[in-house]
Amino acid sequence: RPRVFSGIQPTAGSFQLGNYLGALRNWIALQETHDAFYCVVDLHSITIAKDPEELRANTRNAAAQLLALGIDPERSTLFVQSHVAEHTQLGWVLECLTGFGEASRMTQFKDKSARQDDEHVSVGLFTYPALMASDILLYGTDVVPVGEDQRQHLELSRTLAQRFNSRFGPTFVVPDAHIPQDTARIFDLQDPTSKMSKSIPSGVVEFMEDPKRTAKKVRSAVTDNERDIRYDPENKPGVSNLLVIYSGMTGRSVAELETAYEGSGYGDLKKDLGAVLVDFLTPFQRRVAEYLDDPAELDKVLRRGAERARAVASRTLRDAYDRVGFLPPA
Ligand code: AQP
Repeated sequence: RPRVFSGIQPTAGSFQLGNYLGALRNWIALQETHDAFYCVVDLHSITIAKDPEELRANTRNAAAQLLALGIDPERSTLFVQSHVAEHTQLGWVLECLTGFGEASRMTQFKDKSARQDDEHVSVGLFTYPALMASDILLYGTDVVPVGEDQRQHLELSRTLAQRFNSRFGPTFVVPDAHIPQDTARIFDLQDPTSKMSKSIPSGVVEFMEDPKRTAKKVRSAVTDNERDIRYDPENKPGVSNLLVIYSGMTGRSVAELETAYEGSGYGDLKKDLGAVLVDFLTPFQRRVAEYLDDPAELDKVLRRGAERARAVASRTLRDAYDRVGFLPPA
């Protein structure tokens, strides 16, 4: 079976709707056909300062949310990045293969660093894409399900795999991005021209928030002054975003929704989409609470996952270190 790898940050205690429609939905689907490695990337999370207690809680929260969404730890290897030291060990080698200019061109770094003053922008935020490449390349990954915002980082992972292979001999599989066609980029409900993101919390649907609040956020989503419900991202970004979300959550096509809502107002669309999200989030949150109720069991799942991950990662690292010319340790 081909191998799939992906990771998600344990940020702020809750996934958001963009994470789900852009990536996590595919994580779940790909378990059926692929040998899956899924990772809570806590090392990436500290590129921006985090409180230790919150980080610990949020890492468990993230794992519980993944299980509640349907990641099956029997079939898939679910683990925490910092439990597998090989990620940072290979990360260093890949940092040394990454050009300073190449890393400077990463748009996510430019965006995130622009929001803080220079003294607060960590070197880790800058080198993060090399660590991400390490995450992926350690597992001989064929496909990486991610949202559109990760395309450039994925491209760098491919470049680094090819560069290493041509300099030191064939070692890494060159991974392909698996980006959904329809829901690759979900936009903020209050500002439908920017990406929905937890870093700019205005119109973000958080999976752990009170579903009533979600319905309210959808009701007050920014639309436009017209009346017709039509997919036109250029001129009607707000309504188009709602249609894409609705379609992603229900499997009904955007065209089908346009027909169904012909003659209806924005209020009807928003009310119905709010109800769809409430019906999804209510049982989801109940399942998350059950997993969090038993942290010992949760930790056991993650420990087992880390053992399985380490078995694969350590072989790849040994091979890569040998090719680079490091002496074997013993
Ligand atoms: N708005 C989005 N639309 C589609 N996909 C998205 N992803 C994130 N936002 C959107 C995808 O979710 C996966 C996990 O992303 P991450 O670990 O980078 O999550 P994050 O960074 O903690 O979440 P945010 O809210 O996106 O924060 P910012 O913007 O601060 O980084 C990835 O596959 C990503 O593509």
